[in-house]
Amino acid sequence: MKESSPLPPGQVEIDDFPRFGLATFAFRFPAETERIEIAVDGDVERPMRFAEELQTLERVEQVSDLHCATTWTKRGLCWGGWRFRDFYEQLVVPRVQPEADAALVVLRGQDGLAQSLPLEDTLAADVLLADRLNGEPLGVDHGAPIRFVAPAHYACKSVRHLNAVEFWRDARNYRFPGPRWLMNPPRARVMYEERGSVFPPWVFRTLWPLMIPPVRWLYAQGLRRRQKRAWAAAACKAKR
Ligand SMILES: Nc1nc2c(c(=O)[nH]1)N[C@H]1C(S)=C(S)[C@@H](COP(=O)(O)O)O[C@H]1N2
Ligand SMILES: [Mo]
Repeated sequence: MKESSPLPPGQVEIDDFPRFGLATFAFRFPAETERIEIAVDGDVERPMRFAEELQTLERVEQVSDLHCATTWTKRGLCWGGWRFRDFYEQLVVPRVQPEADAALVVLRGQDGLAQSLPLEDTLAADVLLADRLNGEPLGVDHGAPIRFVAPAHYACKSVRHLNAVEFWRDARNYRFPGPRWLMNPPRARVMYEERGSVFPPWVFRTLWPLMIPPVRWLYAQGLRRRQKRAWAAAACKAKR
């Protein structure tokens, strides 16, 4: 089912949906792909880990588009999971008790990616913690066991393999693991074409599409290498 709304400025629709992302993370995979656990920390009263507690939140399904800053858009993805807002209001606030002015959210993936967003952006109704995609459990290619999804922001903010969320008062507690100008605008809002910092959007619009084929290739190599290792491990087990 295709959405009929126009694409955001500078985006091009793709039909396939391969694993993609920051080149640095192409060969990194989560250690845990089944069990969901999210550690919450930062300027908070009581750091905590949440696992089964997530099941107490209302489950939601949502169809939304994923826009990568390199200009590709995958439309009509059906995510299943929980609203980040419910997670924050019903679990984090009462139990972890962040400081009232802890308004910077840091999201970490098991592969080492860290991203940040203003708290206000994460509380939008379409921001999810997703463990399902198109009616199936989230695969390792798209973020197993759970992924942050923020459709109004470029996909770099939609951290796969999410395992930690931090609430900080001060942006100095957050460091992007990579060159700052690269893919780390503070909000990366699709509507305002905040594709990157330092340079104007047209620079990224022009140069980044060149990155799509090599990054796709790297990410496919990453999956292939992981698959080979899994086969080797299975064969080794069978011999014993
Ligand atoms: N953990 C993690 N999450 C990530 C990335 C990454 O490298 N590591 N890349 C981001 C970028 S830049 C994009 S475009 C999307 C791609 O999502 P997909 O792999 O589901 O297509 O994941 C985002 N989330
Ligand atoms: Mo991206």
